[in-house]
Amino acid sequence: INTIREVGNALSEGRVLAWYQPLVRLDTAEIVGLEALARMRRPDGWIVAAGEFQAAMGDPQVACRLTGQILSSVARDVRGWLDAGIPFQHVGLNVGAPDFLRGDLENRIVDAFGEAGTPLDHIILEVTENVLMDEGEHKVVATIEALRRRGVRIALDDFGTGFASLTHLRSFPVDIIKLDKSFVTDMLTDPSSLAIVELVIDLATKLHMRVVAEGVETDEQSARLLDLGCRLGQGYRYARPASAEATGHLLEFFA
Ligand code: G
Ligand code: G
Ligand code: NA
Ligand code: MN
Repeated sequence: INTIREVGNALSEGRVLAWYQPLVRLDTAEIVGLEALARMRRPDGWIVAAGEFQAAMGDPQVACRLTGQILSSVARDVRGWLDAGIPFQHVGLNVGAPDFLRGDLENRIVDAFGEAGTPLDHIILEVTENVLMDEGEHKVVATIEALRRRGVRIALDDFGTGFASLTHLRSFPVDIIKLDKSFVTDMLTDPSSLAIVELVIDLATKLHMRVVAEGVETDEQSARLLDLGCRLGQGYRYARPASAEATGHLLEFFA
């Protein structure tokens, strides 16, 4: 299949939408926020996860168009929850290097959420270390700082898998560290992974940043993370990504 074309068609036909995975308190399983995850609806109705069209996201134009549709999709869903009085705190948006290089990310976010009348302090921008390292580093920092002044918080995603992580923590205004799921997956069987988990939790604590463990799948992982001082997590142990509608019900009943 020609994935770029397939995703391009889906974008043109409005078949790209946001699903949501809850972020929870590891001790009580209480939902404290959401992460928006892109999904493509095939003409036959089948939902395709973002992981399956990552290759197409390598095309900067596709990536930026996808961000646009996710932005409006999320803005509409959030507005719906707020209007219905559903307890909603914040949503993480994944953005990539092309979004920053285009130079209008701040305006696009302000437009999408401003039109829906949603305050920007409900938004967390999730960026990977690799985005921070890109050639347009100054542009990235400027955009991040501008968005932060508007109340948007910044999460460093997949932390530990990128390059020069520690340098970035010093020079970028980061609020939240998302510990990559590979470390969580291996922490109970691999001493090196456990050491990295401990290190990242300590680091985040000392830098006064929140830390979120990704990919928490078992009670044992959850208990160990809590022991180590990590209070927030995300993963199949708690909830899988789900449609806006299903997420609305989840928020209503379990938040
Ligand atoms: O949801 P899934 O596990 O298939 O996600 C796979 C990858 O795709 C993850 O790395 C995730 O960060 C990325 N991804 C999911 N949604 C988006 C999105 O809206 N924009 C960008 N840029 N990446 C996304
Ligand atoms: O790169 P990013 O961290 O944004 O990727 C998030 C993706 O990880 C989500 O799209 C989701 O499908 C996937 N994911 C979320 N929780 C779990 C989990 O507990 N186990 C695994 N294997 N994948 C998960
Ligand atoms: Na993410
Ligand atoms: Mn991640």
